[in-house]
Amino acid sequence: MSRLVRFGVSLERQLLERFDKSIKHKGYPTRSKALADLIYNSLVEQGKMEGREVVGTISLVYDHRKRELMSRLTRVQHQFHHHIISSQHVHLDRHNCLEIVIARGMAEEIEELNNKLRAIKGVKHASVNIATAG
Ligand code: NI
Repeated sequence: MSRLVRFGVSLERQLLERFDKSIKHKGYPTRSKALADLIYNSLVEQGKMEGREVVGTISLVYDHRKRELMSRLTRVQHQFHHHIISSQHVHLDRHNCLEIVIARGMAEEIEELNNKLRAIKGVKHASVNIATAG
């Protein structure tokens, strides 16, 4: 058995409370066990898609007033213009926007695009859904 390692995690209180409620509901004895499962499942999912041609739907929520955010989003999307099939912008409320980017390519390329978009300062929420045609 491999050695256990302790590490610190900083989370928004609200998010942690929701996580605790969710894992209690699922019957996890500890946060560590729940987190280990989450990490493991995410790695398995990622591994399944590696080396395959996929289509990814990336959803981003952000406040358009954040300085430089819009131009950074555009710059990254132009870097990946060969992969991006479509994008849609929805004005959610006075300040928040939802942007949905649909891209096709190797799983690793879509992952890279997702990572670059998610890392842009001011992006509040990012999620990706990966699918294959086969
Ligand atoms: Ni907008």
